[in-house]
Formats: sequence, structure tokens, C-alpha cells
Amino acid sequence: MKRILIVGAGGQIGTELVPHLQKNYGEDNVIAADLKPQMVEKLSKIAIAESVDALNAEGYAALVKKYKIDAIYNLVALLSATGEKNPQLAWQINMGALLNSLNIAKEFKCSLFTPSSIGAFGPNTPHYKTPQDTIMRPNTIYGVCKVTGELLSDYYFTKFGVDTRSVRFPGIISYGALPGGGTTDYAVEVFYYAKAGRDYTCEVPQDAYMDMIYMPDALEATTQLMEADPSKLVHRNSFNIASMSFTPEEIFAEIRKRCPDFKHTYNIDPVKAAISASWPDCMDDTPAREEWGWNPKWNLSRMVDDMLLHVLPDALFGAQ
Ligand code: AKB
Repeated sequence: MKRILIVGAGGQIGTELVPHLQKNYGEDNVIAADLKPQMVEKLSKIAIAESVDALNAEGYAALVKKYKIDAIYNLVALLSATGEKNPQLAWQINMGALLNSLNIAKEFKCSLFTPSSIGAFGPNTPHYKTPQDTIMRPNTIYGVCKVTGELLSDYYFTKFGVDTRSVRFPGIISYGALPGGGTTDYAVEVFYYAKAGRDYTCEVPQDAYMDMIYMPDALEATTQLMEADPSKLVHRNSFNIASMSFTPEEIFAEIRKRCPDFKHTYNIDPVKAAISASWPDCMDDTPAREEWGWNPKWNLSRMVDDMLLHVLPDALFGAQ
């Protein structure tokens, strides 16, 4: 059975990817690592947890060696809105963690998954049915890191034979852990407010269309791609994946169908407005469907039902 290391495991994706991978590969074969002590403490309740600074190549490599790791999932990243506040730090963290992951994967012959994002696209990209292979001129540091990461990951595959694979994640909606610092975070936060009976103030313009995905589909995409037959992969870094696309007004209307008293207002953040306007309205994911069988299960309506059922407002507001 494969042995897996997840770095940056304490974040929104890692929190749910850890149990998902444990289900597929066995509890003892998944090592969850994070930099922050409180995250390591939290992860230690569900998995073998380790403390690691992904920017420290020696410590990172030692962990891979210790556990005889076969596959690395590198989830270390500052997201789009936070990245704009400190571009240099975003570059250092996002690229530093990726470069170390690539070199360690090369040295220890591991496969490597590093998420890309809709953030890899920019204002000149076709916004409707954004093709897999198209103009990629992002104007955020997050996007610059993602495009560079895609190119570097493909380079390590062609030059050194490292088995790198990746998807361009839409905004991920989930109730397991709050996202932090993204432009699409509104589509998660709003559920905490709606369920708590509070009004929600949205920082993204009401007509900003963006691709979104529900966590179960995001997890399935990750494992499906990592298990895909390499001979079928024409692309590697990274695949467009799509399942739903909506504006703030559309998701708020869906929530109001279930919570008639829910109210929202807008207080637009100009940085988030510019970022959301530069990203696709909806991507074309034909290559993912053809090359490894991507087939999402969740749409807007079912996702809203499930989020409202599971979200725990206390996680955001504390016990009232
Ligand atoms: C963000 O908003 O920065 C992320 C993303 C779409 O990559 N959620």
C-alpha cells in the first residue's frame, strides 16, 4: 500500500483530505504534517501527525525518508486575497514549498500532487468555457505562483521523470474547516451566517461569476487523478475541473429558499472585486473528463442543502 505525506495538512483541503486518503490507503499510511503547533495537535487526534516547515528542505526530506513516503500532497499556500497583501511572502511560501516538494519527490522517487487554481487565469483569458490550454496571464501574485508552479511541475516530469499531477481547483466549498484568505471564501462564510440567523456582508460583487466545487468532488478529483493510468494523461499540470458556477446573488437566492429570513448586503473589497473579475466564469473540463474520467456529483442546489445541514456556526462565532 502507498505511504502518503500531506504537507500543509491543517488547512481547508488537508482537514478533509487526511480522512479521505485514510479511507483509501489505510490509517497508518497517511502522515499529516503542518507547521502550526495547534494544527499538528488537531491532526494528531485523527492521524499520524508531524510538525514540518515545508520551507526547510532538510526537515521535510527527513520526514519523507522516515516514513518511506511514496506520494506527497503539497497543500502549502497563501491564497489570492492574502497574497496581495504581502506578495513577496506569498512568493516565498508558495514557491519555496513547491520547489522543495519537487526536489524531494525527485530524490525519493515520490509522486507529487500540488493544487493549481482558477487563479492561474487572468483578465485576458476567455472567461466562458475557459479552455484547458489558453492564455494564462494572471495579475495576482497567487496566480503568478500557480502558473509558475504548473510549468515547473511539468518541467520536473519531462526533465526528471517526476510523477507530478495537479488540478486547477475552483473555489472549494466545505464545512470541515474554514478557508482563509481566498477570494471565493464568501461562498463558505455565508453558510455560517445563514445558519446562525445573522445577516451577511459580502465583499465580492453581486454579479461575479466564478467556478466553485463542493469538497467531496474536490477530494474525489484528487484521488482519481493520482490513481489515473499515466499512459492516458496527455496533460498533467494542471487540469481544469468544473462542476458548478454561480454569482453571489445566485447562491444567496438558493440559501433564501431554505432560510427565508436570511439577509445579505454588500461592502465591496476592491482587491477581491478585481480578482474575481479576472477569473473564469466557468471552465471547460473536457480533457479531465476524457483523460481520467472526471465526473462531478454535486450541483448548487444539493450542495446548499448539504452545507446547511452540516455547517456548525459555533466554529466561526463560538458558543453563544
Ligand atoms: C482563492 O480564492 O484564492 C482560492 C482559489 C480559488 O484558489 N479559493
